[in-house]
Amino acid sequence: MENKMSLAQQMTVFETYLIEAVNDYADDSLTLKEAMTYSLSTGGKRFRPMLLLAVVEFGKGNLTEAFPVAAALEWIHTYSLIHDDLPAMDNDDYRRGKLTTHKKFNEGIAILAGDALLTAAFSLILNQEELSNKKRVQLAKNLAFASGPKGMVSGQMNDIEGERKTLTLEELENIHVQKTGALIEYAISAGSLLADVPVNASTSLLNYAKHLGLAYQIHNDLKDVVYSQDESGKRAGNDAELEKNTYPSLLGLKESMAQLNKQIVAATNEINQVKKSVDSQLFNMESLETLIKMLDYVRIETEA
Ligand code: GRG
Repeated sequence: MENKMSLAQQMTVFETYLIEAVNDYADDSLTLKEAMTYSLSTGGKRFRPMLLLAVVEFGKGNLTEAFPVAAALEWIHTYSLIHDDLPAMDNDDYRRGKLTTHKKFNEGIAILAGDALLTAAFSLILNQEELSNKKRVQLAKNLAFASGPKGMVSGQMNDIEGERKTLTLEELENIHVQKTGALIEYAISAGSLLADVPVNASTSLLNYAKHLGLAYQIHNDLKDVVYSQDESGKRAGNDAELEKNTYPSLLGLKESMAQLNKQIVAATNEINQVKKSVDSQLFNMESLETLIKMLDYVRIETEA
């Protein structure tokens, strides 16, 4: 099925869906709903939903049917940020330039808002009757894997255990593959699954996601060193304060930049591979340009 709106227009519709869907999963009377909605409304980039929807668009799938899956993914991402900001973890007062959930409400409410977004995410996928049972189960199973103790939670655990120790580059990379990469990979694989993208193209798209995931984290580490609080929306220099292992702390600024650029080139090559492997009449080739464009987010311009 062809989608008539551009992806940018669809993202505006999605933004409303993302917040309003909370109404079906939380009681009106509770501060919990307010905290869930607040956490979702502080202005994230919606990077993961956009990746997922771009792949659905590429495969000429139904974007509206993909909204619940994209929202579930963003709910899980949001839960992870709420918990990551808590005093027991990164202890941040600001995210996206706004008060973190525990600062706006309190720690108990923030923990519960995270728990609620995490659990409701699975209901949101499993309740979508317009998707086949097989797809719903696969999408929920894959999301549980990506966000759970062999994915994002494991990455966060290894990150915490790595504080104040010096890790090897391989150990650091493994942390990020799980902590940041797993949800980015899920975004791409879920999009492929929803739109029935053939295996040769979906394999290259997944490779793109792997490179993008690493680039995303290197960019994030560099941002903490290079940008001010105003530019990053949260406290700059926090990683160094917590003695975290980061790309700049292990490799230095110049080599980290080189690694970042290497990942961006590799990701672009994977998309070029997709272009060669499909019949351009059957796919929305413009969506591949969107995926290339999304790499701009992780670029850091250097003064030549
Ligand atoms: C607490 C279980 C648990 C996990 C936390 C993702 C994560 C794991 C912590 C966030 C720490 C962090 C800064 C990771 C680096 C990359 C990253 C995920 C950045 C934030 O995501 P963006 O850039 O944020 O998509 P927005 O604000 O746009 O949603």
